Amino acid sequence: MLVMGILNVTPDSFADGGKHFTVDAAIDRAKEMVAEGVDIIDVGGESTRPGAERISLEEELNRVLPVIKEISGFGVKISIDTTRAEVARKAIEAGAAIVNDVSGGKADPEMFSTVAALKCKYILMHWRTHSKDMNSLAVYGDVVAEVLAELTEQIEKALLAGVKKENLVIDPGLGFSKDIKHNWEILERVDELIATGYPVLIGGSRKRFLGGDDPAKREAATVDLTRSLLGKGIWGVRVHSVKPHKDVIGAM
Ligand code: PMM
Repeated sequence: MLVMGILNVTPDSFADGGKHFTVDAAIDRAKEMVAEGVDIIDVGGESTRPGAERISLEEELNRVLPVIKEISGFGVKISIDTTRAEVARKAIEAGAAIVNDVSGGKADPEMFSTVAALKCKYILMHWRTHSKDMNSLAVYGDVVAEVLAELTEQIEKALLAGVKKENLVIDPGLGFSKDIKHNWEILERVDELIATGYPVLIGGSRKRFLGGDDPAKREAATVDLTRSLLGKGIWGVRVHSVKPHKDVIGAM
C-alpha cells in the first residue's frame, strides 16, 4: 500500500490550518516526508474544504508551481491535486508525474484530453459538485452503487478521450458530497470498489467522519483507518502524517 503525503499549499486547508502555505515551509515539509519514506507527495493549491470558495487559475499556479519545481529534484513521485487541466499540464511539465483530480473530470471539460496527451497516471475521484455546495448533494439510495455508477460514467468518458486504462486510479472521495454514514458505508464495502480491477486510493485523513471538532485529534483514528485497510488490496492512502502510516504498513 502506497503512502501519498498531503502537501497543501493553501492558507485555509481544514486539517493543517494552512501551516504549509509558504513555499519554504512546503519544501521543508516535503523533505521531512521524503525522510519518512513517503511514496508520492500530493501538492495542492486549492482548498476543497466544505464551503470553500474557488481561487483563480493564476493564484493556483503561483502556489503550486514553485513548490513542484523545487521538490521535483527530491527523487520522489509528485502528484498535482487540481481540478484544472491547465494546472495539471503545467504541473506535469514542472516535474509532477500524476494528476489527482478530485472532480473526476467533471470540473474542467479539457481535463481528460489533457491527461490523455500527457500520458500520465490519473486519479479519478467521485465528485458531484464544487465544495461550496457539495454537502447539499450528499443524498443517496445505495451510496456504494451510486458512487460506482458515477465513477464508471467518468471512467468511460476518460477512456473515450484517450486516457489509458492502465493509467487510471479510482477514489470514492470520502467527505465529498457524503455524510458520516455514507463515508463509513463506503469503507465497509470497499471490496466492491476493489472488484472493479482499478487501483483504489482512499483519502480519509483527519476528515470529519472520524469524529471530534479538532482535525489534529483525528490522527489516531486516521492511522486506525489505514490499519483496517491493510490486506484488502488498496493501492494507496492519502494522508497528512507519513511516518505513522509507513510504520503501520511495514508492521504487516
Ligand atoms: N481529499 C481532499 C483533497 N484531495 N484527493 C483525493 N484523491 N482524495 C481525497 O479524498 C482528497 C483529495 C481534501 O482533504 P485536504 O483538504 O486535507 O487535502
